[in-house]
Amino acid sequence: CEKQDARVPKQRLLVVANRLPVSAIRKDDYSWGLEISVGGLVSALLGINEFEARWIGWAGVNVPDEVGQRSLTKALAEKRCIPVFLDEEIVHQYYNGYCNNILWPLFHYLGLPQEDRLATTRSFQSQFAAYKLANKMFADVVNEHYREGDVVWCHDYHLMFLPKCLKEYNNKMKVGWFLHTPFPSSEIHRTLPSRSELLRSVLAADLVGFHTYDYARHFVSACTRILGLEGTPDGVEDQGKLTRVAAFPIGIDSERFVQALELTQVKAHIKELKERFAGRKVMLGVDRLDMIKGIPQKILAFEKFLEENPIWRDKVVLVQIAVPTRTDVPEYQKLSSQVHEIVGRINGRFGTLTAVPIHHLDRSLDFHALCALYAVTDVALVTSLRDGMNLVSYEFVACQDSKKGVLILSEFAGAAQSLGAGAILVNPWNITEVATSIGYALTMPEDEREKRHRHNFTHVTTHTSQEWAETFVSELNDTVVEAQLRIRQ
Ligand code: ADQ
Repeated sequence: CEKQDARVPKQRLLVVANRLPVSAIRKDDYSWGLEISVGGLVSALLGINEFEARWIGWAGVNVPDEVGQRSLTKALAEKRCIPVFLDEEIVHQYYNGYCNNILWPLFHYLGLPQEDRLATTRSFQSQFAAYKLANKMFADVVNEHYREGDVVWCHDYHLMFLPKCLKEYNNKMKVGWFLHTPFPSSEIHRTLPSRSELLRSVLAADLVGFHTYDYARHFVSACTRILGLEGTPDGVEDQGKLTRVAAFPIGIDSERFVQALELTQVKAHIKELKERFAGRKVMLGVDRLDMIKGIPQKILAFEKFLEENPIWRDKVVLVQIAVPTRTDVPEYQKLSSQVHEIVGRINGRFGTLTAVPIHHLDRSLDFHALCALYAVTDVALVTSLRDGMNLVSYEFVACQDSKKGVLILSEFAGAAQSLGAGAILVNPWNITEVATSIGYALTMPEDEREKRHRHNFTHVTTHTSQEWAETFVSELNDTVVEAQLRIRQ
């Protein structure tokens, strides 16, 4: 049987995302150093064996010279990665501008930028033009590497224009598009000046996927209300062409986390942390430092809890790990100062000579340190104001099988729909409710913790990232076959 499998070539999967799963750094001798950047999408797709996957994306570095481009292309080929070269101006207008300053906040219900109206309109137009141009450059690279029978999977809000560009090149290409953020209510989406053009471009795909049923429903509503198209139980129909729209909730590679806890170095780390926090309950937040993650709201709720529960002041510690991202954007700089200011105030107010209530780290942790921290945590606090899914909540659950800690989870994270029955759900804007939930979580009886954890652990270990990727791609294959059959009938 194995021999037979070896002879059947695997289907090729072209994964197209803004960033490649590796970052390139040019060394002094002009050779390239490649560093794997492990994130949700990367670990999800690295685990799939059913397809022969190749990545297409930006390597995160400006390479203006042709010699450099050739040598980077060669170095990346060994990692099955294909670069799209974007110059600095395009990156500024497309990535920093349209993607991160317009689509990201809008899709998380933070609205469009509020600067002077005219200036916004002007910059909006040039940023949208750069967005389309960048998407076209991605399409050129995909088209160059595409072979008949390949599946093309486009990812996220950076590439909403890509399905249309690809189908214009080759209408037979199997194209799927998946959004990692929420898709907002149609009333939010309709404020976007380029609302219709983006929807139509996405609809060129054969299959459109979201983390939750709600996001899928919002997308279909936007197509019916803004474009006047017909929504069906399967998706959106336009002049006889059906674009299938469905929910595909992402998961994590839970085995990787469970196995890491057995490693000697992780065990040693766990022991160290237990000694360090002996006599205190550990609460944990792990986030990118982004306004959508609700970090100030989380810390203010913790302050309120300490204020109202003096007996807990020397018995609990909040460890908040916040990796800085998009550090050149003024709003993110403002958020960083705001968080530092609140943490400083609370530590000054409730700290002692020997201990502070909040340990705030402005950096990323390596995988093993992160697993150890998840494992020693009593209560995890995920207070996103909006979040497509939130993988941190899944990772925490995967590392808690011996401790059975409690997850406090924002009802505005996609994960609330899968882990809601096991977690304590909160409205992160309601500081009083979050503070009360902290007290409840810290004193929860063991049998209730066990019951809640069991629900979440079963979900996290059975709905994995590999299963997510394989389901999406096989659904895409089926969708295309069904569409061909419909045409023949
Ligand atoms: P993100 O907003 O980046 O992703 P999230 O789902 O929480 O958010 O996952 C981020 C990953 O980065 C996790 O694997 C986590 O371990 C890691 N990480 C975060 N902070 C870290 C730190 N301080 N140190 C080390 N590692 C850290 C987007 C969407 C999400 C969606 C994912 C996947 O915004 O809603 O769940 O894509 O679709």
